[in-house]
Amino acid sequence: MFESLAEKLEGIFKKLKGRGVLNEESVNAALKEIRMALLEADVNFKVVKDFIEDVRLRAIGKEVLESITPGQQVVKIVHDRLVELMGNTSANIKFGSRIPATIMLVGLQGCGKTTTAAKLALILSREKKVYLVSADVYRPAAMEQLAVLGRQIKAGVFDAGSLRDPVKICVEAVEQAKKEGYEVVIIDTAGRLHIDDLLMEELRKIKDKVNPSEILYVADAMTGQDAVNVGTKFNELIGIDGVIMTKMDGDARGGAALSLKAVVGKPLKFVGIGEKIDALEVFHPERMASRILGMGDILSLVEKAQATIDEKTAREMEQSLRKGDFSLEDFRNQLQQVKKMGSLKDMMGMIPGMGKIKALKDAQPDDKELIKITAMIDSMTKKERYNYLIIDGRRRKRIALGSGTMVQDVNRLLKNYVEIRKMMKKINQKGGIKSLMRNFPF
Ligand SMILES: Nc1nc2c(ncn2[C@@H]2O[C@H](COP(=O)(O)OP(=O)(O)OP(=O)(O)O)[C@@H](O)[C@H]2O)c(=O)[nH]1
Ligand SMILES: [Mg+2]
Repeated sequence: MFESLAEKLEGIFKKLKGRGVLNEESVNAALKEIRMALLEADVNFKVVKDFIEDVRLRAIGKEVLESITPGQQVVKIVHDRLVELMGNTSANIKFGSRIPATIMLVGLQGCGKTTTAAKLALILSREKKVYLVSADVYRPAAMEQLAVLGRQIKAGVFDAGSLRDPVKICVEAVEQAKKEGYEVVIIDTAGRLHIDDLLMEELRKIKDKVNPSEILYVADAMTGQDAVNVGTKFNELIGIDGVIMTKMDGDARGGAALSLKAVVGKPLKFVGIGEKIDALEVFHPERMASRILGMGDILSLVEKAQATIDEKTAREMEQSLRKGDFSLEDFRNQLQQVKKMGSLKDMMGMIPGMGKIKALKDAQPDDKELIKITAMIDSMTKKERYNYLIIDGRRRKRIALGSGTMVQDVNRLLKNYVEIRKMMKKINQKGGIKSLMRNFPF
């Protein structure tokens, strides 16, 4: 699911982030590719159109294009828009005030209603006493299927006995549940190959009699945009409160999950990710968007960097670099910017894959080291900060004394500073502070 879309987006963003400067043209070219990728992932045509227009409006603004990290800003805009598209926050089940609360599952044949009823019961039974009811009087063994699943998870299951009317079964089941102190009743209904009047009539009757706290439409991800169209119909004809999308573990392209909220207007609440009874998850738009964009926590990192690296300092540094000198004063300022973003270790941990590389972990200067370096630079005179060449043995001794460090520390600092200065000169030749910021710390 979403693998192919994620792969394509990754390629598009890589190109975007690799460019030093962005202009309208390059953003438009990237948007064209994103549009294709979404359409190929089977996202609804109209949804794609609105999505792209919206991202364009937000991305072509002056603040974005002239920011230190325009490429990353665009990625962030796409991410935020994806989260919005899927409904922002995860939507919970409404239980209402009546006890027992009733949840009714509806959907076409084979979409996974019965399996999902049991999966949902398992999740809800952590906090509530759950009762399962099958209103499927048509398919042979349908009731037995639910009873077997119910026993497996130790949920109560209504025994319909000789009752053959789905509406009566539901009404009696709720009565029984009330008597036995159940808090939630999950009603599994019959499926049909297509939406037909008979099925809708039956579901409407159950709805009228039982007055469910929640009607959830169960959609099979494998059926793509059909799942969205059928959802629209169910919503028009009986009204739904949310969607559970099953078979997200399959090789469906995922477009249906992205289109649902925008087209049907109801949130995706859970996703089925396997045949096993525990393979149901609460749907989190934020996590799903990050998964689609394949970037772990990298976005919070971008946000953090943007909030703390103030542009003025960056520009001042750029100017001093242009002039060809990177003083110890600049060095200290830059370290302070890094410090503002939190510990280096934390930063590294947020970058997917980085935390695992041992060599990198060892190479990180820790926070103590940063404090020491700052103290040493603070102990220097202004003249020294702007011309490190005058810092001889006597001066080194004085700086160490003033900062509570050892002469060796001062030696090491100056050695590192000379190295960094060399590196900065090289970077300056290649495109200035912007390219440095893009490579550091992510
Ligand atoms: N891989 C996978 N299979 C699922 C998932 N949910 C359901 N299934 C499978 O889909 C098939 C149909 O599931 P059911 O729960 O019987 O579907 P239903 O909607 O109750 O079907 P009818 O009662 O005939 O309308 C079963 O083989 C389930 O194991 C899922 O999230 N992932
Ligand atoms: Mg069933």
